[in-house]
Amino acid sequence: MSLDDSLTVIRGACGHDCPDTCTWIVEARSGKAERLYGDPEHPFTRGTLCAKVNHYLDRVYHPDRVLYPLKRTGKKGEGQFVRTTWDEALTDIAGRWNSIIAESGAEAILPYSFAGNQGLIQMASLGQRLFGLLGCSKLERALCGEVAGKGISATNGCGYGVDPEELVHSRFIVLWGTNTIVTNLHLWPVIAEARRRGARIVVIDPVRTRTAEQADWHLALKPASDGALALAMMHVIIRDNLVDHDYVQQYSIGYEQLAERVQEYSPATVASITGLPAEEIERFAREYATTRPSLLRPLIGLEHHHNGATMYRTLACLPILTGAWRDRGGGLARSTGALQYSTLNTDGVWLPQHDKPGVRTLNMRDLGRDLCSRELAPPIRSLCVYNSNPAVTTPNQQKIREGLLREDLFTVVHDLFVTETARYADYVLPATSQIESLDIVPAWGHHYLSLNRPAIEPLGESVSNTEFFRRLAKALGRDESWLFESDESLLRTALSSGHPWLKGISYERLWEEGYVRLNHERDWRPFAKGGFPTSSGKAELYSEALFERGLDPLPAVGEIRRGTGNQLQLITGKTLHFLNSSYAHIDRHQRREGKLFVEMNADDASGRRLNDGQLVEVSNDQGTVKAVCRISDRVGPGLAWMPFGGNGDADGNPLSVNTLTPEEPTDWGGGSGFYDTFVEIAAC
Ligand SMILES: Nc1nc2c(c(=O)[nH]1)N[C@H]1C(S)=C(S)[C@@H](COP(=O)(O)OP(=O)(O)OC[C@H]3O[C@@H](n4cnc5c(=O)[nH]c(N)nc54)[C@H](O)[C@@H]3O)O[C@H]1N2
Ligand SMILES: Nc1nc2c(c(=O)[nH]1)N[C@H]1C(S)=C(S)[C@@H](COP(=O)(O)OP(=O)(O)OC[C@H]3O[C@@H](n4cnc5c(=O)[nH]c(N)nc54)[C@H](O)[C@@H]3O)O[C@H]1N2
Ligand SMILES: [Mo]
Repeated sequence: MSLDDSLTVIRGACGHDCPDTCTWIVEARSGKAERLYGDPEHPFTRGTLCAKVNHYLDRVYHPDRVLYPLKRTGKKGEGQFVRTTWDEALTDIAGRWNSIIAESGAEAILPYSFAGNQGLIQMASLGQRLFGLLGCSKLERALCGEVAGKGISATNGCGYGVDPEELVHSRFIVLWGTNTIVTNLHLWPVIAEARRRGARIVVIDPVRTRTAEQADWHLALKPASDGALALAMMHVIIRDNLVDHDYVQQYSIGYEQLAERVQEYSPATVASITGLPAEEIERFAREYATTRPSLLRPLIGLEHHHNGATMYRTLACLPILTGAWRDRGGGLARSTGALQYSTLNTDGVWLPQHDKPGVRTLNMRDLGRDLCSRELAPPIRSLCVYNSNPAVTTPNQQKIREGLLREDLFTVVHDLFVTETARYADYVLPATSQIESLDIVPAWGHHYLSLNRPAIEPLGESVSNTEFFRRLAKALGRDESWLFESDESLLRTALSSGHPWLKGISYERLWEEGYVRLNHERDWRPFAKGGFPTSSGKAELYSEALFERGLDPLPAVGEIRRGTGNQLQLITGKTLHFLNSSYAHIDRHQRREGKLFVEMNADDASGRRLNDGQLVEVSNDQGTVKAVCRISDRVGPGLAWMPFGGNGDADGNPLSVNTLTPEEPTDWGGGSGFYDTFVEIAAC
């Protein structure tokens, strides 16, 4: 890095929680970044950034950025702080934690983090080591990805799937509960190319999203009824003998039981569950089974329902029946995250062997309940939040805020901004942005590993997550050398797995080239010849493992939740200008998203005597959020849609849509049924 006035050009990679992991180029002069733009050479992200990261430097240099340690002066939640020093803050934090550990045990401290920075070491490395060694409560991080991964793994043994770049070879692409154009922008050109080559694009989504508008076929089914749709498809596939019997026989178990199970799910029966005409289900099933290669692309939408895991488990049976996995571009493509991580030496980065054994695990979904619990022993006495903003993103927000208000809770937040969560903190500590820290970013939407090089020095007194944990370890008086490992050394450790896909991918090469595609042949078909890593070694249409856990061993509909009386089902989805709750406090992005609104269709609005543009109350037994009514045919009867991510309602109250969502766990996988929220909507 140069501090003279010559221009430096540094390659980096976005660390946001998004499948795309774009690579970018930063131009800096005199220690200041002047331009940040997409790297045109990256084969997947191709020089295009999204509506958020196009303005990343506004985020880096935002006047509200926290640049110095802050100590609370006002009441919790007021957001009143004074500047303090790192030394003072760390001494106080270490002192308090040491007392808590002595009095209640380290489990009384809950480190709370998610994927706010999804770089390899900034997401999880020295923090895992330090908190593991101390024996702090562990966190089950299952708000995103886990339910889908576990559901699909129940059938396939793992969540691996088709390399997203291979989708150009598909001829029937089903975007199943994913709004690609908004959330996974860089996959769209691949899909467009497949379409140019003759592919049909189908979207399955209760909402007519932007992606649905661009599709060839939109099946607007009722929420959470996807398992039923998949069972009806299997019914048709078996009834009409569209099964790849050779594939099924060689590479799966449980076909007979499955065939019996799907008998009761005729399209006519399933029509009433899904709200789709029987004829449309028939046609869809036949086209799916007879067009090759056919590909299913589910992302996150399904997992935010109570029956989430069951739905993914059921969906995963479809490409087994049709043998779609044999084809190039056929099968199922979800997150590439697990696959990328399986190539890395993660144990070397996390060092789980030093973890204190027998420590409890709390689920991130239950934060509000756990903070307010009178039974939890020991109670949570301190929270250390980084890479996450639970006061906005986690269900039952009012409960979380009630917990964060506890006078006897000592809260430390490490972030770039005084987030809604940080407003309740005792200390807010400044975090670096992505252009100020070093990392490797494994993508969950493609097969490139990217190196993010810092382009400028940390602003103010901000520190990266890894440096934050080194400082904490020192303040706590620890002297284990592995708590102080350097970023570069951690990254070299990660690359030292010896995995064949990392062959030829060294730290030096990443430094030089910026990104490298995992080292496997282009035409990689994970299950073309079986090889499912289940206990039977085959795809499990019938799963003994599920049965042993007391779960349905066969693909199923699962329990579909519906509201009562006059309630509408509320889906709270991702938006173009926010990245979960990030960017929501930046004027430009807030203006683009506008006031919080709720969409419902004309019949539901007229039944409630509501007009377009009117301020309404959206409420349930957890709370009330004010929103502008939008009458829209994007949603069908009984359904409402609100944008997730903003941190204020339409009346200026600091309430997010997660005021209304319950902690309700998913069937399995540890997630949250965010979208099984039922609300009344009435004029204010
Ligand atoms: N611009 C932007 N991009 C993002 C994010 C962001 O906040 N903003 N967030 C990032 C993150 S963390 C993630 S996990 C990904 C998520 O990426 P996606 O999975 O694409 O995004 P979601 O909007 O969560 O949900 C996808 C769709 O599922 C639909 N859906 C809801 N319930 C059902 C159902 O029961 N059945 C079916 N078939 N569909 C259903 C919703 O209407 C929605 O259109 O996006 C990432 N990218
Ligand atoms: N109602 C509803 N709720 C949802 C969802 C939904 O669709 N609807 N989606 C869910 C999903 S899929 C997800 S993934 C979660 C996301 O939930 P969160 O992970 O809480 O997402 P963010 O709000 O983006 O919070 C990330 C925070 O990390 C901070 N951060 C970024 N980089 C760094 C860094 O390097 N160091 C530190 N210390 N901090 C950093 C950011 O400034 C930001 O405040 O939300 C879930 N909640
Ligand atoms: Mo997510």
